[in-house]
This record gives sequence, C-alpha cells and structure tokens, in this order.
Amino acid sequence: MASQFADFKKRIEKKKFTIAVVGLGYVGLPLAIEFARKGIEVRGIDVDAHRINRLKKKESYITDISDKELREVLALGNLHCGSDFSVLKTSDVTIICVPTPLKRKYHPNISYIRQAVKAISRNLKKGGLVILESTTYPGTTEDVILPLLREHGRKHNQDFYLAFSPERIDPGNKHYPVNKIPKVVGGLTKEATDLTVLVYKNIIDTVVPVSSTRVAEFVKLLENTFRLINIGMVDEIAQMAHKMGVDIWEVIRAASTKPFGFMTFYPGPGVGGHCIPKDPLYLYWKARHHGFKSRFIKLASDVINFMPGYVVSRMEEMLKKEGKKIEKCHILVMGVTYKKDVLDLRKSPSLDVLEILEKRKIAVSYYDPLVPYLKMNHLINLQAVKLDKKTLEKFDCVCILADHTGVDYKLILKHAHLIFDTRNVYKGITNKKIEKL
Ligand code: SAJ
Repeated sequence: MASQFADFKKRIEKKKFTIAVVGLGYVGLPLAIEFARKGIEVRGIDVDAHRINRLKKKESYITDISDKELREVLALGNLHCGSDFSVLKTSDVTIICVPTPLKRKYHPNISYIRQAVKAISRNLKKGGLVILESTTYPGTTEDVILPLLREHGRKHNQDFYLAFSPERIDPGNKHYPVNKIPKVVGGLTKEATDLTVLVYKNIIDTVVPVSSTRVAEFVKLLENTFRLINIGMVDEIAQMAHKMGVDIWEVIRAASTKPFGFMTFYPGPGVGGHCIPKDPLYLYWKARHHGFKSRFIKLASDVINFMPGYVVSRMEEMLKKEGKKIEKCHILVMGVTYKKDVLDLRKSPSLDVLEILEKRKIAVSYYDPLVPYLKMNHLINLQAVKLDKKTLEKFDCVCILADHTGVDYKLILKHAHLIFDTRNVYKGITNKKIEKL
C-alpha cells in the first residue's frame, strides 16, 4: 500500500495521470480545461447530451469560456468529453462537480451527488482518488460518499482515496480565474489530502490543506454564509436610511474608506445566483440536525426574500407622489439576470419582481441585453423591448435591477418618466425623476 501511494504521488507530480471531471457546468468545464491545458489527460463527463453535443461541436455554453479558448484546448487532444462513465475504469482521479440545489427551502438535495457517486463506484479504478467539489453540508463526504464507495468490499486509503475541495469559481470575475483562486483541500486521510494537494498544484498557485473533509466542507459554507448575512444586513440598513432620508450609497462610499474592520457590501433587489441564497441553507439544515437553530441565517434569508416586494412598494410610493395608482401603470424592468454581466437567471430577484407585478396585474415589460426572451412558468412570457426614446416614453417607471455594462443609461435618464435605481447606476447624479434603494 505504501508503494502504491508513493507511486501515485510520483505520477501526479510528473503529470502522468488521468483525471475525470464529472459534471461539466460553470465549475467542471473550466476545471477540466485548466487540467487539459497543463497536458494532463482529462475525461469530461456529463449526463446532459445537449452539453456534450455542444462540446463536440467545439461550442462553449459557459460565459467564462470562449469558443476560441475551448477549441484551443480541444486541439491539444487530451480533453475528451462524453456521457460514458466506463472511462473511470482507467481514471486515476475523479472530481465531482454536480449541482447541489434545494428540494425546498432549508432542505438540501444531494441526489445528484448520490447518482454520480453510484456511477463512480461501479467504475472506480483500484487505488483511485475521488474528490467532491460540489458545495454541501459538513459530513456529506464521510457519511454519504464513503459508504457508497466502500461497496464491493473496497477499503478506503487502499482501494480508493477520498477528499473534499470546495469550488470557489466566481462567474464573470476576470480578476480571479480558476488558477488564481486559492484551493482548500481536506482528505479523509492524510494520504488523501497529500494526493489531492498535488493534483491541484498542477493548475492552482495556492493550495490550502486542512485536517478533514468536514473542515473543508464547512469552509465554503462559512464563506457564503458570511456573504448572505452581510448582504441581508445592508439591505435592511438601506431601508432604515430611506426612512431617515439619508443616501445609503453615499454612506457606504464613505464607510468604504475605512482601511480595516469594514468590508463593502451594497443593497440590492434581493440575492440571486446558485450559491449565496442556497449554500447557507445547507448549513442551517445541518445545524438543525445537531439541535442548533441559526437565527442569523434565517433572518438574512428572510430579509433578502423581502427585497423584491420592497422594490415594488417603493415604486408604488413614487407613482403615488405623481397621483398614479401602480395598478394603472406600465413598468419597465431593466436587467433580469441575478447580477450584472452574467447570463444567469437562477434565483434572480428580478424574476420575483416581475412575478409580483404580474400577479398584481400590473403591466410590465423588460429589457436586458443578455436576455432577448423570457419565459417563466405560466406568468411570464415576454420579449425584451427595444431601448429607444419612443419605447422609454411609454413607461410610467423604469426599475433598474441588474446594472449591466453597455446599456445607454443616459438615454434612459433623458426619456424615462421615473427611475427606481436599485444598483446606484446613477451614482452622484441628483435628478427629481430618480429614486434609489
Ligand atoms: N449582491 C448584493 N450585494 C452585494 C453583493 C452581491 O446584493 O454587495 C447580490 C448580487 O446582486 C447577486 C447575489 O447577491 O444577486 C450574489 O452575488 P455574488 O456577487 O455573491 O455572486 P455569486 O452568486 O456569483 O457568488 C459567487 C460565490 N462564489 C462561490 O460560491 C464559489 C461567492 O462565494 C463569491 O464571494 C462571489 O461569487 C463573489 O465574490 O463574486
């Protein structure tokens, strides 16, 4: 066993090993590409035939990966993508990057992890290293994955090694590509940790070993719970500032000059995306199972979920000052993705605002340069409007919810009747037609 471990270490250091990445989404595909770029033999696996077809046509479906970049890496000839798990029989390392959504509020759904691990277990190469990257509650790797891999009489640290390493991909963040984001790694055993550190050192500048899989799982949840709570706090403080007639954006700008002991967060129409609204609820759920009810997580989640309704009530106030009833008005929603310049609608608060307006039978249209067409359940079935003088003059209020770059905000300021700016697009501009969060 010692010689197996020593031999495995040497092969990893010499890049003489193969990697399988299970799940080719916004985490898995960039990871597979990074390893392939370094000359390592990579098999990308995804159960979604549509994705595999796109990759076979050398087309990227991930914002951060251009077709050109994908073609260049595929031309190296060491990245092969498909849906066949049998390639794992010859894969030394398997990295799992599958979704971990919620079944319903506060209830994790790790079914994708289970499905992936069962397929891996059926094909696992003897002495292979399995690494889970999907964000999940502390204990998943040891209490859920380990028993599944132990089937067929396998012994860990002999027939396989097991570790957890949280993904830290930040979609759209050009400053921090995969190789520049420090990687935390926690193995079930020291050997598993050591092997996993060596695997990631092939592509990432800084790798941070921790003492267990539970610590590594917890690290990611702390990071994103920190974010959720601070965003929830500033969303609540923004409401206080409005009541007191104080410009919260100026307050934050000035507070940000403090070089220590403060971190800037901005109010918004709510919190979208696949991480922040969801990850803390995995921690909340697990803590409940240990008899601990997290008031911070619940409060922050409640506050951010209140924001879309607050946005509508603020517009209602603005229109009332003009003697208008919102029910008789036509609203233009600007920006429907969950954050600027990222084509992703998941949990977007803009969709909540649209839904509230639709349910109240308030006429609503939208514009988003990234989203030409929006269909959402039975309520929303809209084509994006054109952004021009004639169109803008039709609306009683324009509500800016995602502050994409490249939008003609000057045109909007010139021709809109009223503007509710939730992203401080009109920083430093005072104009009676504009109100901000
Ligand atoms: N948001 C605010 N105010 C803020 C920051 C964000 O309202 O001050 C809103 C955004 O508009 C968005 C939501 O929160 O609707 C989430 O925004 P985000 O910037 O946190 O972006 P995400 O969801 O892409 O989060 C990712 C996370 N990365 C991983 O989980 C690996 C998160 O850990 C990162 O901190 C974050 O990117 C980042 O820093 O950009």
